[in-house]
Amino acid sequence: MTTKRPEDRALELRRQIEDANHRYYVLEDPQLSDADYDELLRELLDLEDRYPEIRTSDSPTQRVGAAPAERFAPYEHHVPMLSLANATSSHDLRAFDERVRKLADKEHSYVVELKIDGLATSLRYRNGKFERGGTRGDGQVGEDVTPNLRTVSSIPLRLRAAKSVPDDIEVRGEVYLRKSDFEALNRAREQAGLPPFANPRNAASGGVRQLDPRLTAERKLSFFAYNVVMRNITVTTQWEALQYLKDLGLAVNPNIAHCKSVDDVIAYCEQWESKRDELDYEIDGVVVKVDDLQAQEKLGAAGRDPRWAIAYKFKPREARTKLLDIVITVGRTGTLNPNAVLEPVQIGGVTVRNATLHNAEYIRSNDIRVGDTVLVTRAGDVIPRVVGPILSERKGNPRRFVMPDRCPVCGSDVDHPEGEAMSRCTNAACPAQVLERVRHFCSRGAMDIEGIGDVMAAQLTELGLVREISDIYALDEKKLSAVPRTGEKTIANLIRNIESSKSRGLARVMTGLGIRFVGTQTAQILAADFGSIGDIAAASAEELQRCEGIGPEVASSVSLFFQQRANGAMIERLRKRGVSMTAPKRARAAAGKLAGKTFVLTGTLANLTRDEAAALITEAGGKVTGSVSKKTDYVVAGGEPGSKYDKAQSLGVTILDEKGLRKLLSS
Ligand code: 3BD
Repeated sequence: MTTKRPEDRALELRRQIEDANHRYYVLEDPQLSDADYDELLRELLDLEDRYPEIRTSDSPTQRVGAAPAERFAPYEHHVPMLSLANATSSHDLRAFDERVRKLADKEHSYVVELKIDGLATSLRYRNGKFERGGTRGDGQVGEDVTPNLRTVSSIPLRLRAAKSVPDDIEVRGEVYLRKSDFEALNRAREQAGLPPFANPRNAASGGVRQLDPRLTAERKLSFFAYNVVMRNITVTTQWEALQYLKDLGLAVNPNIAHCKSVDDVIAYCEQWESKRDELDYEIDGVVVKVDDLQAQEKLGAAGRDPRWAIAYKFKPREARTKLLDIVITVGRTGTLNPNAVLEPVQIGGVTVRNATLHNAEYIRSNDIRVGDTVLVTRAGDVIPRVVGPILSERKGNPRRFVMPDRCPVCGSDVDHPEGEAMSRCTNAACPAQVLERVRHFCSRGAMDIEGIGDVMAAQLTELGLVREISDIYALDEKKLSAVPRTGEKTIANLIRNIESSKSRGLARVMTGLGIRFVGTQTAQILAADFGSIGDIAAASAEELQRCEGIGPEVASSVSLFFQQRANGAMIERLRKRGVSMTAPKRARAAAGKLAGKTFVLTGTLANLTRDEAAALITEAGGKVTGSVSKKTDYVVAGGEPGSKYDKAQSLGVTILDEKGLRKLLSS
């Protein structure tokens, strides 16, 4: 096909592949399809196979390929890697600013950078070629991990340069793991029967230190550059240095800012402390640097800590505490959920007393035992989680946890199918399961029966007034008057609310039944495709799978649910008691007010959960998707919206608040 000399064609292919890598991993704006990229790479691999003499060490085919090392050679830093003093409050930041202003002769502005929670690393480029790289170590000597760093896609093997490439340059930055890559890695490990990593940092740090670079490659590490050391430096400020690093093709974190005053610095720190969960990587603080490089020199260092920079550390989200006990709660589908009872501990401003332990396998593989001092994390508003024991503090040989073989609530047999994470109580009438099912059925995302919340649901089930869902529609004044501390007015309200829930329609009934794997979205698909509960119940697993977005797991769960005679009888009672279980079929739904319109939700709305807002939109014929593109018609934004908001703004997509959405729905 090509008549070029192989070495010329190889050069051309390398350029194209490097360009594609840069666009994909550094600019995060790919322009080449995966298929086209693979095609280029295959051609180059083939060419280098046929003509091994044209292979170069900086060819993109050489990212993995080095043989496993016995141990790492020392990596000496020509210019030592410094430390950073910590600030933990705005008071500390002001003290830092005072000192800078006293020691430097004039006013100085600052550059603020997110403090990536990874592993500090130094890269050496000679004549534009990645030559070697090492970990920070003690700042003087680290470990030479060159073959491992070659596997990191956002580390260019060759620098790009508009004018000239520097002949000798050292780039410092942080190797880290994206949260999404971390989650995928842990899922794969769990499937392979390996213990999961506690956090992205540990996984990244272990990945850089693999003796076999192929294992490093599997971790999918990333890199952000934040500092450059070179002999004839051509830049005069940190801001320019970051720009220069970008021009050389290195990834620089985009969330950097220029601050004129310490007040701006403090505002930036506070803003990112509350927004950190929106990022796809962990940050543990902000690094504040005097912008002017001459001023940096003048300020110098106090020991290992530069006087011109400081790390503002966010409040920790991890804490150590004692695991007092492990208790089991029984979930809606009978799952036995192990929960940690902890000695109360403050994490990120909240007192934590309980944390999840997921399942028996999690407890076993992390070797967590009652009496241990454990590490607990709490990220954002998710449930706190026990990460693992601090083994050096274990006293004696505490007993291992054993999952009970009888349900702790009803005493029935527990089933633990091979290959499944959760143990389950086998008794569908288990009071704990009944309570959870009733609570779920009445919840806002399902039948939305106001007045039957946690407390009322517990009373109704404990008194035996509600033994299964359809009993809710047999409640009357007489039965409800048996509930303690419930007056006439409350009873009248309850009866009215139960009555009006009858007409919520099929999608909400399907959500409320709490069938495994069937959440709001799946329920809406099934309701719109089949139109009645009878038709869903009569469908085979194969027929169910024909719906868009319904996979084999969901289909078999739905089919299994309707095969149970008890469920069929319960649905029959719902029907007899007047609960509507039909829905307009998709064709008609598509004629709704929002037909053909695509929505994206971001941030927290004041009066609606995300599921509720999504339900309102789909009920009106609209579609809800996860990411903003040119095809998006509206972005509905609540408090603290994420990057989707910025993307919508840059694409010119109409942004609505909750009020705007409601107006659109009622227009
Ligand atoms: C980051 C020093 C200076 C160039 C010294 C000011 C201490 C870890 O995102 N800038 C950053 C980050 C780290 C930095 C500097 N800028 N030093 C920086 C850093 N945006 N994480 N660090 N480091 C890197 C360290 N590491 C291990 C043990 C002790 N100290």
